[in-house]
Amino acid sequence: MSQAPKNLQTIESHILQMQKLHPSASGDFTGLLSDITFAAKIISREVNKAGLVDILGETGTENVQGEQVQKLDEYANNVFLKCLGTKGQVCAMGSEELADPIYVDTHEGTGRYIVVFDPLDGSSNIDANVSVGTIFAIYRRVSALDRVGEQDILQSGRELAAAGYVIYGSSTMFVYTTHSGGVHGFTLDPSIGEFLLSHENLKTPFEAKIYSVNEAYEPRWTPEVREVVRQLKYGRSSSSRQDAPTKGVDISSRYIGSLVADFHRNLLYGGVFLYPPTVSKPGGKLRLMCEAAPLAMVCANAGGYASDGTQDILDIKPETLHQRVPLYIGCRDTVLWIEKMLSSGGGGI
Ligand code: P6P
Repeated sequence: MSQAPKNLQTIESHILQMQKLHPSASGDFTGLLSDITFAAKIISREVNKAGLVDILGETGTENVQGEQVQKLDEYANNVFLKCLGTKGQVCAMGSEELADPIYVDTHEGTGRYIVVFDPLDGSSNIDANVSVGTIFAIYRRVSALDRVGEQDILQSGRELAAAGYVIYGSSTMFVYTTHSGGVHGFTLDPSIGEFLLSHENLKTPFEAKIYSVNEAYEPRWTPEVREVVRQLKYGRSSSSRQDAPTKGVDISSRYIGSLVADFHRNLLYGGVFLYPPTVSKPGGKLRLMCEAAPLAMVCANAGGYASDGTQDILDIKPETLHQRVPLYIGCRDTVLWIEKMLSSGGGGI
């Protein structure tokens, strides 16, 4: 007989415990987070059997980003829309897979929240069985329920009520944080269908031992970005007074090409992820609202920092739902150093 799990705290009991810290809480937020964990369990089941059923491959259609939509992308998106849009807590949703926001009929519900999500990030890796992930951001409605519009969706990361991600890898992990701080990780025990607390009050290490960037784009980076990556590798550079915080650190390069997997590994081990602008992508590739801002909240609440090269990601007020940003995210000192290097030299294209 297998050992009883050491920590029997499920995510539902953890969320309820957090709710008790806010006596005025209505339970809507708790219900919404539980709906997201339910969606994650359903997506996890499909991702983990993707190789066994005809769900691999592409649908032959493109999404708003002009990317080939994988069957699992579509499936994950539909699961989120079904799980989140029916209980009345949510008044609007924005998906990386859909060009426009969806405004939800909340019936008698409070419609207090907006959810922006990337249902299955890194999906181009699915056929190779590489870890993929879901990213979600939860905002509070700012308008009257009968006047919900773009202003309720296009909020900066500072306004996030909660954010998190699910990584579908060797195990499925659910990581979330709320505005009151604290980053908590839960690992799915598929034998009982419960997310069990496995990483309470996660803090990212001070020192970056890993840097993650697609070095194939080096010829298209600015000289300042090239110098940053060079210093990350070699520490002190003869051409600069700056000492990379990684000076003398036995640093490794790790890049999976799946943001959630790269971010999660760096969060746990200490690292920095870079997606700089290039000539073909002057605004970067990653999306502010459904990727950079939610991960920036998780990172900040774990002691790290996220920048677009000039400012804190959390301070950026979105102009459009699918706005892209350059992203430098991970160990605080290292990302602050990168921001300083790029701001002084103007790291933009
Ligand atoms: P590149 C996956 O397509 C994704 O959106 C992120 O998950 C990942 O970090 C990035 O793109 C990889 O992009 O240009 O290095 O292939």
